[in-house]
Amino acid sequence: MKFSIPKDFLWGGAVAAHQLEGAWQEGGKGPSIADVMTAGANGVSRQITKGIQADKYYPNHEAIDFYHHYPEDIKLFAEMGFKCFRTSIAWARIFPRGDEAEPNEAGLHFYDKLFAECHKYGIEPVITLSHFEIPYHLVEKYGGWRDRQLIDFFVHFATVVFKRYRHQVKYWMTFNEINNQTDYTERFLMATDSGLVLDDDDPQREALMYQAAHYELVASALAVKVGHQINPNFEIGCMINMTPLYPATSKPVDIFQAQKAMQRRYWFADVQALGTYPRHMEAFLAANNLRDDITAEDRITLREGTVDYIGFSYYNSMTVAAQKDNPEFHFVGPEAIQENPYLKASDWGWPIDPLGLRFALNWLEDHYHKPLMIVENGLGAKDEVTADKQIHDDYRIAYLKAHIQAMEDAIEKDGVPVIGYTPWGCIDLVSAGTGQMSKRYGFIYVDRDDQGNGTGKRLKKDSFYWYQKVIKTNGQDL
Ligand code: P53
Repeated sequence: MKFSIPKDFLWGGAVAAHQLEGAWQEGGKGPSIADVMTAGANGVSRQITKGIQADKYYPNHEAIDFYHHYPEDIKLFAEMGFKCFRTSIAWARIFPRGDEAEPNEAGLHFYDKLFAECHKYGIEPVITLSHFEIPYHLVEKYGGWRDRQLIDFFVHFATVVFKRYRHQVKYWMTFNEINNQTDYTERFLMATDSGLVLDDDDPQREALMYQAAHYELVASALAVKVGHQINPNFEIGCMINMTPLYPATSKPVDIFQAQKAMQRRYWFADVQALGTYPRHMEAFLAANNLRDDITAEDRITLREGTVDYIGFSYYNSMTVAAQKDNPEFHFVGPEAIQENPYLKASDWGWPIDPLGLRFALNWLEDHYHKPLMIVENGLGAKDEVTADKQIHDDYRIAYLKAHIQAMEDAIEKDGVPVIGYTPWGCIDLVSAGTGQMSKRYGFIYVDRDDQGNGTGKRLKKDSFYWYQKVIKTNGQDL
């Protein structure tokens, strides 16, 4: 057996509809949760406002106006040699309120055109169904995923787009970073994952999170089942954020804490890949009276709707230490997170750890034995445009080079089956966490600032030519 990068490896890039499309009210689109999020900054959280307020700035409303620029942008992706392009379908373009019976034809038509444009260059679309963009009406009327009816609305949406694009799209993912909400103390993560907009000290927040997550997992499994009926060749994955949790020391209690922290963060993938809740979670949920609404039928659905592959994002590792010699916990809060003295961090404080990606790939292979797709990875950094319109982003090249090398080591030396790599924000876009434009990930620079000023013009960075060479040599020349 030869362990090397497959010839048909899916090199590409990743984005999400709400972070680049803009045109938030065009083509009949309704507002989504992303449309009520203001701009934050490094260390300043985004606010989630009640409805849209006239005196506030919402960076996703216009974003980089991909809605009107997509032919030009996809042409640039093709020039880099992309084999695939990961984006999401904005749910509120297809169902502006989320609970309608009939879809919005203008929204469907936009993605017909977008996918046709991709295929013109032999680029395979890789589509996330729900990427932090639940229709806002579902948040207001039903309180987001706390309501079981959301399962029906989501499955209806999935069915409509699976049918419409059954010959245009082969690779799908259900919920983006479904496990972010594991940290239920973060308002932002609860809102983006589950449309749960709660007060900081809501005593129900942990219970709401586990119940909402359960409904999402059932909806995900139903979507997998329906998708395979519509086209048996569909490859439908889950999508988790993979942040390996390292023990701070070799003290047994720290090691055990790190193990518990991993359990608390990755059980979502156990359910989606293996079809059942792991026993440690059943024990935890029972002991804490959480997730009380689970039916026998739900359990069958979960078993029948397991995913074909594991999609995951990897940006960094984290390091944890036991609190007061007590590793039992609900969730690892900031007090347990330690700085890792062996790692440098990005300007936004995210540790940089390429070997952590190889660790993550090995860990996921050990647990699930399914094909893996790295659907996000990258460095958010400030870029400077020189007088002659160049962007010398050697820091971004260094980050990506080290991570691709770690991925290749995992494939070649550890035998891990990786089918694709789509670095995040292949064109500069609005940061999910901060709402900034200045936290840039792209190979393509977009002239737009944190207040929404700029021409919107696209420029190729040095990393554009570097990634072009990586794809051309199938990862041999880094
Ligand atoms: P930004 C939290 C933790 C890890 C990844 O993030 C996260 C988040 C939410 O911010 O988001 C993923 O833009 C997500 C993308 C996001 C990207 O990582 O905060 O799937 O939508 O843009 C990078 O720097």
